[in-house]
Amino acid sequence: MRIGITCYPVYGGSGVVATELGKALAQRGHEIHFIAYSLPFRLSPAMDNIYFHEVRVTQYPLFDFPPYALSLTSAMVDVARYEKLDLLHVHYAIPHATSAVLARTILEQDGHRVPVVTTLHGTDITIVGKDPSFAPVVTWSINASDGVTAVSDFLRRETIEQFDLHQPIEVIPNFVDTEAFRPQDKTGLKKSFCPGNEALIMHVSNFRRVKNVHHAVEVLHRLRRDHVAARLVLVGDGPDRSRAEHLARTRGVYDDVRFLGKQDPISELLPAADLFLLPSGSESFGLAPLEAMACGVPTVCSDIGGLPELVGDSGSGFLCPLGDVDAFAAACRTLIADEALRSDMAARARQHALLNFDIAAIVPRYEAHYRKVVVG
Ligand code: GMT
Repeated sequence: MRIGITCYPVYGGSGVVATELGKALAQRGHEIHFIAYSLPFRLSPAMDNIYFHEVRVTQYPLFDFPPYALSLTSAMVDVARYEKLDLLHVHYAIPHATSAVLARTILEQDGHRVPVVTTLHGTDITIVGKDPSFAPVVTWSINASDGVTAVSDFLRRETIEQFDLHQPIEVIPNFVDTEAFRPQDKTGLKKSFCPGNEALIMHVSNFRRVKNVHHAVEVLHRLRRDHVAARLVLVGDGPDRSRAEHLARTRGVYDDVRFLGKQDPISELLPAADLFLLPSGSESFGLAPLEAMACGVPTVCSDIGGLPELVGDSGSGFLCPLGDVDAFAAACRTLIADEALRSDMAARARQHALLNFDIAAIVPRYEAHYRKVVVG
């Protein structure tokens, strides 16, 4: 098939899922056209069957707010026309689903049918989408899509609860490339982060408010206060970084925290961790902890959203009540103190990722979804 994929190309889970899916589909013989305002960060342009089309947003003195959604629509129409696309698959409803449905309507005038698949990822529903300033257009765009998928059952339920929908939603969970994300001996890297052989706690996110990065710093503060030898490595960047830095200084743990900024590939960092910490306030799936699990790293996450579905009863990590920093610290302390438990959970984490979220098993589910939509 010839498939157009649109996503946010920046550091974030929905862009990663879209990019990894496109790469996997290209390897399976599909022709993939990424349509985005910049090259998705995990995409190398020199790959067989992969093309990148940049959306140029027109600036004009009258436009205080240049209409990105319309530029995207025009790009989708052009790419679909000239590359003879069979399908548009958009990741994150706002404004991608709206642009795609509009593009489909324009293309219908030429007798060219290009069905739209929308994948819901998280805050496009749980935070931004349900805001009254977006809700009517999100409802319309989901209902007007030809196929809709959500990355967890939690997100599917939330969507049905929040919006007046007549469109069925198929749950296709996120996935991980278990060959790239695998346990590896990272003794040297670990030593550079933890020269005194402290436990290495890792967090990866885009440092948005919803990630509660400051709670990770609070957890480290409690551990250090209780004389637990641990260090925190924070990977990523975003709006809450300075808040976390400030807190680390005021709590006196700045020297035990490393801010690495945006890093790629993460698969070379994660295996160095003893545990992965994600104290998020909202998380429809939790791609970062899945990637950690695949690397054989036990997780300590908030008991919210899609995280219980991800961790399940796999015995690969702890789920803690949202915002209960003491409970997070206690779970980390248990894992750090008990090496046997840690390695048991590490093995279970890897196994769980292999059995339930391997890219090789999940990508065909998208292909099956596409086939249904294209047949109509
Ligand atoms: O919805 C978002 O906040 C954006 C999105 C992203 O691009 O980072 O994150 C969501 O999609 C990821 C991939 O499906 C999920 O793993 C994240 O859990 C989800 N984030 C939230 O729900 C906060």
